[in-house]
Amino acid sequence: MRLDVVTIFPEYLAPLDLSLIGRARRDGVLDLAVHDLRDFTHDRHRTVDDSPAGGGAGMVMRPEPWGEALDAVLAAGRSALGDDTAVPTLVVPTPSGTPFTQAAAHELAGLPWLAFACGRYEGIDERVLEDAAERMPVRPLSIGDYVLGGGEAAVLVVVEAVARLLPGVVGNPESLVEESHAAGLLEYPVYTRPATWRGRSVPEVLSSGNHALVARWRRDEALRRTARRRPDLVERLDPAGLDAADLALLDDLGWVLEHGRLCRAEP
Ligand code: JF5
Repeated sequence: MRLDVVTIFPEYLAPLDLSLIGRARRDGVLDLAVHDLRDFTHDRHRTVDDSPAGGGAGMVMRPEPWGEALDAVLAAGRSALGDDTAVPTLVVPTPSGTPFTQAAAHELAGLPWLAFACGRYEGIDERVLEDAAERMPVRPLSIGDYVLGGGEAAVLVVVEAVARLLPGVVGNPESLVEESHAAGLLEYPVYTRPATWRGRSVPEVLSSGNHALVARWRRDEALRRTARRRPDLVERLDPAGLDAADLALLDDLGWVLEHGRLCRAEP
């Protein structure tokens, strides 16, 4: 997979040299290029921002450097991929984007080429995204309902979530299978040695050697945790993916099926 990142802070992407992503790059699974937006300015101060049209607080990223930077990304990526008609999907991290979910990570992991546009200040002049959309798919993505200083930290999040789904990046594809089995639920609690630590014991069932019982306990704990911490996720569960034991536990927790959907029972 080819990745291009455009930013005014190229050093912010240094963590992509490390860990799982660094190894994927060395193994040739990932080809990452970081581009400094200021290299596409032409004034002595390398200006990337200007005041917002219509007035108001803050600054907006000027379209001209972005237009040139995205032209350069197209040329660099096509040359690296050896395909002079290839186009990237342009990912634009922004609080006003569609939610970046695990499903979105899987979609992006299926693409050969992603480009990332890191906004700063109040954002990028909208015409940049309109212009880009005439040449490539554009995906404004939000990693959560909060405001960052710029898109760089969000790019690190998206690249990490996508890279671990690529064949040969995570050592253990079994953990990806387990993830899809528990799709839509939070993780069950996990433990390791010692069997007792500060007076706290690992739940006995986990040393029973009964794999079915362990699987059931984990499923119950995942359901309990999800119902407590993320009731919104329980509402979105597909009841077809639940067995009788799941439904019995959810019933105990005060959830009922209504018109084929899980709802909290009236108290
Ligand atoms: C950004 C203008 C982009 O703050 C974010 C963000 C929050 N959730 N997902 C992304 O992106 C950076 C800030 C301001 C444009």
